[in-house]
Amino acid sequence: MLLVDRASAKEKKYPVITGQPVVISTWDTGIAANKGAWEILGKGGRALDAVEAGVRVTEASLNCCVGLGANPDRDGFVTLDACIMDEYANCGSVAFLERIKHPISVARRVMEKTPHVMLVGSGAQQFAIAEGFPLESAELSGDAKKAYEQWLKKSEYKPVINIENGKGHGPFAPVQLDNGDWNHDTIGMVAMDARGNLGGSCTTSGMGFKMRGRLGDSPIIGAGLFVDNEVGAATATGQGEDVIRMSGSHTVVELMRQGLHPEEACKKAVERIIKIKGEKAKEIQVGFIALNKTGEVGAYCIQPGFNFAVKNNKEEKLYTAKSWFK
Ligand code: SD4
Repeated sequence: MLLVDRASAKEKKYPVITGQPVVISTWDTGIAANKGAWEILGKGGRALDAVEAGVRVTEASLNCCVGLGANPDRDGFVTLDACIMDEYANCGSVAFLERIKHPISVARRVMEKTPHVMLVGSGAQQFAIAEGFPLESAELSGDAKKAYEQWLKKSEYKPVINIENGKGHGPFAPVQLDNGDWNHDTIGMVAMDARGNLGGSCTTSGMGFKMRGRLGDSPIIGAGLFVDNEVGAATATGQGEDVIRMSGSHTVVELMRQGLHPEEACKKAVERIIKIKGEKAKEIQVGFIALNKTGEVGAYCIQPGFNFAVKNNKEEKLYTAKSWFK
């Protein structure tokens, strides 16, 4: 068994095993998710199946920011966003979905069973139920309940900008939760299979304690995720609004099309956000990860602290992404 080598996060070079399967995903939760993906990739399976299976691991775990155990919006409801894309530019997405355990699989059903790309809210839930996904309890997980109660105590219950702006995670949520967890952990995953085909997935509960109805980048094809089987694939995490305004993941893929290494492409995309945001860039985090057709991987983020997990035939590692601010 390959060991996870956290010390390797300091290494400068990322692995390249040309023509071999590889999967990368955001944050340290990506290690377990990559294992799930590898069950498929390691047996010669399709990237699309792998990226669905991989992020289902995170959706099924108790996690501040992915799946039904995650933190709710400010009205106390967990609302989930996810999207998926395959090697043929087929894509599917669900947003503002409640009480369904695996939004990524519903997104895949949207892709495969409807002529549409996105379903949202009660319509997405209705479709999921019709497709046989169980309607789960609306009750918050124990951790989420505690976090929400805590948040309500400290925060004025305002639907728009809250008093936590000053803490540096923009107008939507605190940078760190009261239990010390970082308020992030959307999982974005991109993979290449043994045939050289690409796939990607992204799933999240969005920003903790967000306004009801708020969507970030994660369910939006081109923003939270983009796959072009001729070029590469990318996914994003962090403050979704700032990813949406520059079509983040699509931008990264287009930069790779111009010949940039995945890390360079992620860096250029981050620079675009920095240019747009100016001084305000100090207050936000956005991270991109990317994979190209030759199996090279890379990442870049605004603030230090973003890491991503890589798994291939040779290694299973967590790398720290380079950042704009040091
Ligand atoms: C969003 N991008 O809803 C997601 C949240 C996230 O780390 O990735 N947080 O905007």
